[in-house]
Amino acid sequence: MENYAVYVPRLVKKEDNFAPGHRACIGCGEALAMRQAFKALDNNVIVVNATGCMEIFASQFPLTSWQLPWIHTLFENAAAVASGVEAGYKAMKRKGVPLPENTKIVAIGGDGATSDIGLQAISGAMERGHDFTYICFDNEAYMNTGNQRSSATPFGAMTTTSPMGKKSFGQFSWKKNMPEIAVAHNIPYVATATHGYPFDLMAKVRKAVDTPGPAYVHILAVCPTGWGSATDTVIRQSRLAVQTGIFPLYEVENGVYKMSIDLPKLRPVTDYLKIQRRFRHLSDDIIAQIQARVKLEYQKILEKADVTKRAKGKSKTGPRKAPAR
Ligand SMILES: Cc1ncc(C[n+]2csc(CCOP(=O)(O)OP(=O)(O)O)c2C)c(N)n1
Ligand code: SF4
Ligand SMILES: [Mg+2]
Repeated sequence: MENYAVYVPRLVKKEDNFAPGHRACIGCGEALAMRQAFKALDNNVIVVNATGCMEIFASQFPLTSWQLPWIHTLFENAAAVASGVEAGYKAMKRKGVPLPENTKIVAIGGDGATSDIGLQAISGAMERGHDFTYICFDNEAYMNTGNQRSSATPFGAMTTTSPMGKKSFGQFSWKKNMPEIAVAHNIPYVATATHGYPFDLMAKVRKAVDTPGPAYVHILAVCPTGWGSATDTVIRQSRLAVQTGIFPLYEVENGVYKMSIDLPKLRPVTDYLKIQRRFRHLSDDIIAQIQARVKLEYQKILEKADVTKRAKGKSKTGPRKAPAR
């Protein structure tokens, strides 16, 4: 993997910006991913947190896991609040208010907050070119309210609102491709990550936050409670998502795609599906559809990575750089 060691030294700092002692379920991948993400950052960060599991389990009054300035927002407006914080910080700086230099704004939300209800605010903030990072912690359903389907729930997965039975085989639509939606905004940095590859995750979060302008990191976070999987397989599930091609790890820097891990051969999707109760009811036919789709989508990213590698330096128009604000 290129640039792997540039952003995060192998010896990760001991201090946590997101401290233990919170109330996440045992084995929660979201809590683990959040700890990794904020370990990669210094303490010059303001966190804007949409409602969801991560906000509920880490901020029960009068306690908090956050060792950073932190704002809880509504479900739908984390990116709008982050835009306001960034604009306010810059305005106060211009007026000579003595604020710390180099403050970073990081908005975080679950897949429901990101792919569904907060999408408009995220799109607006990206389009306006705010200097902030948005991190989606994707556990593939509305988990905090009891596992309802979102547009990021994978095809076939059973949730309380995409049940399996005579008239339903689980989630009926294919997972919304949020990283590609972010790429379509022509922002300087987009990446995917998961907690089973912690150094990769930390490097990407660091890079996103250090990038001027909008950056987006999409993190797959295993939810053993909602997915019906064993808590001691959370890391394995995260890695299998990558190794089967279900959740490819890649970066898009100024429009240039780069695969983070070069897999000579993908493992069959059943390796991942069979250890989660949410997929246990799937017929061979549905599994074959999932396998075909994964292969197709993986190939598309490989091609983009290859094409942009070859085209690098030749484009005259290129993607937009973050505007000076
Ligand atoms: C406008 C609005 N609708 C519904 C809710 C109830 N609600 C709070 S958290 C949540 C689920 C969050 O799902 P997601 O963003 O995926 O985060 P997760 O809990 O899965 O980490 C819902 C539906 C709300 N707070 N506000
Ligand atoms: S429901 Fe899932 S995401 Fe939420 S705290 Fe429990 S394990 Fe974590
Ligand atoms: Mg969720």
